[in-house]
Amino acid sequence: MRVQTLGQFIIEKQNDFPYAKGELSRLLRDIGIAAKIVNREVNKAGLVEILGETGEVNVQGEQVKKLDIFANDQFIAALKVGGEVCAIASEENEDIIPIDNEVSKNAKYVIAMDPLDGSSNIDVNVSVGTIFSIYRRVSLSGPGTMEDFMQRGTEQVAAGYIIYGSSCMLVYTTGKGVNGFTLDPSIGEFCLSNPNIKTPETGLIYSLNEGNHLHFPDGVKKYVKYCQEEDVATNRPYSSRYIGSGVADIHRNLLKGGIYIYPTTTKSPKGKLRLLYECNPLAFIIEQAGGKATDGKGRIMEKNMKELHQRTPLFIGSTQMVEKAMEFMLKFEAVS
Ligand code: AHM
Ligand code: MG
Repeated sequence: MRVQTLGQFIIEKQNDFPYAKGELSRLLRDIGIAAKIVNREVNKAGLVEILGETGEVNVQGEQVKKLDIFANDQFIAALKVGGEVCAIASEENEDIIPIDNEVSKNAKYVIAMDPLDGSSNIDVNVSVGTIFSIYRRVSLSGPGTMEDFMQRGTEQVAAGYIIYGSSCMLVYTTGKGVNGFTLDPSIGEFCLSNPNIKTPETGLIYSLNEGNHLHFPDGVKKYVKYCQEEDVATNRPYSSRYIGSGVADIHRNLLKGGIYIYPTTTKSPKGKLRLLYECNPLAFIIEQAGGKATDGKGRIMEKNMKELHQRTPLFIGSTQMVEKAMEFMLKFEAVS
């Protein structure tokens, strides 16, 4: 069987890109290189003094781990020298990072990323991930500006994630389906392993943090109860699976069928996950695979961006399951 590397695949598919083909190809290739470097560090995380907290808190008020910073630095460095983006937004940086250097002066894209999602799992050898979302700039020239990031998810030109798991995978879309690549460590290349991924219409897995049950909206409480009921015709009860690493949970559900929910809670009344660099890119991938992503009421990718680190509830996965959860949300909205 012919092995197709990520680099070969990107070049072969670049005619599908509507705009600035060479630049987008190079940008995706740069992301692949940074991913390999981060993967190398994640892999040896138990061996070197890289584990543990730095003692700092990030803009979200959360503890920052050393690997979060490492991943952030690696991606920023790769993107800055690549010259294809004029600004970067990251979960780890309060403000956007405009890029003002010679190689980036004609850059046509901006990128938003969560360099290491699920970072509470790093210390315990559980999968973590990187999520990225690419937009065409709307500002005219010079370093990118905030308005370049205030675009709806429907404007994304590409999005993807890297999962640092039992193997390292890169999954991405440019709006023409979803393809997955697995890193072959013996040759140091991402190789096409999951072409044209389609998610099942329905599944048998529900994923959410049930520890927050008391704080869920009534619609979510009732939907969880529905998932747990006995019903032969619909194969219920479903299985509960929650890793606490969004990329890993959503990747599993993408392949097997299932629903992932991070609703509003009384503790996080706007939801926990961030629209720009977590929900929109994941929504783009899931929709391209035939699934659905909403905030419980409307489509994630049609939400207006108001601020860089904006949060939103997320209901994402197999279409029939997301629609069923939304029925419960609608029905019990008045009392939640
Ligand atoms: P992070 O970006 O700070 O890692 O937070 C995002 C993560 C998701 O990966 C995961 O699904 C969720 O937060 C877990 O949150 P909780 O521990 O509240 O269940
Ligand atoms: Mg995150």
